[in-house]
Amino acid sequence: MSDCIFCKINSKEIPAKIVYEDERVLAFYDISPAAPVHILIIPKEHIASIDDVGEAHRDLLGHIHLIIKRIAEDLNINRDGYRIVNNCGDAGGQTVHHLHFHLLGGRQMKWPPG
Ligand code: DGP
Repeated sequence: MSDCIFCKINSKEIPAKIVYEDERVLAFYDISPAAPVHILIIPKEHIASIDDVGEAHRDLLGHIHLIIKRIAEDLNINRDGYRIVNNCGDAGGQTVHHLHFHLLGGRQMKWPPG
């Protein structure tokens, strides 16, 4: 999508600090970190939100979660624990309408989230 920030990061029109990339997935540091480690993991394919995924995305979603686990290990946040967040839609707090998962670590998380 031409006006999507994350599509522009994927195409390298907008710079980002990339931590992982393959043919289906891109992961980069969040511009506004909410934890000492805050990574965004996106599918390269433009999917607006988790509400827009279907059967065809089953393998992609599994792949994304295995990549999240690998990044958590690479960044050494797996030992103490970490949080994976997906915000869906306006009431869910989603501000960028390209499916993404937040990987947060390096501090004690609280519950419930705001
Ligand atoms: P959400 O609220 O779940 O849609 O999260 C969107 C996140 O995207 C938010 O934590 C800030 C981050 N973000 C927005 N614009 C940019 C950008 O241009 N670069 C990077 N690296 N992150 C961005």
